[in-house]
Amino acid sequence: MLEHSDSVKGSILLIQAPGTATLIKGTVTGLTPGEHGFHIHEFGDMSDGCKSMGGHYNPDGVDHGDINQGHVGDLGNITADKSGTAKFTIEAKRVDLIGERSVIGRGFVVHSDADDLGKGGDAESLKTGNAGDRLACGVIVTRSEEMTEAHGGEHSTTGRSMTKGEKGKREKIVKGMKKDKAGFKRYGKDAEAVMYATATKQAMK
Ligand SMILES: [Cu+2]
Ligand SMILES: [Zn+2]
Repeated sequence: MLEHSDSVKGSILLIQAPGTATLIKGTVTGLTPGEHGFHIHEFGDMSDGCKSMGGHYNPDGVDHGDINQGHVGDLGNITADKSGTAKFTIEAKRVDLIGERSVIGRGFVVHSDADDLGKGGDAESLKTGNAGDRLACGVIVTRSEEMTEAHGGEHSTTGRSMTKGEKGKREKIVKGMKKDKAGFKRYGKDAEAVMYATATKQAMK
């Protein structure tokens, strides 16, 4: 979940099966239309807002680049539409959730400007891509399966979308769950999302 901004909000889900690329799926709202630099920074430290997250995650000590080369944390740009919403799925071959290079505990930063991918021709380009201010940030954490599905939707569970029949089935299941709200109380404001995630799983069986 992105924090430290009143206007820029978002949630980002990372998925990796052993030996495959990490999928980074997210939606960020409240942006200015156009490209915004998007990186994994070294520290999951928000003690001083997004400032304390350090530089781009760079275990190889190389110059800034793009999704294929440069810092491991270089994810290029996300693009916001006219309404300021960026929806994206990034296949990040160099980002790991498993092993000694795991990015769990590190942080995402969304920037004010476009990342020039190291091609800006100045020193800053090779360091930060001239992506400008840090608009919002969030620590990469592990979550329970229910929460992961709540944020990832049906695709993260089965790799396919729901059929019409399954959607109807899900609605019925959620209706039943709402009668028994007590069981979901511990999820607080996420209760509804967790109900949907659980019901999605049941409906798609
Ligand atoms: Cu950054
Ligand atoms: Zn970088």
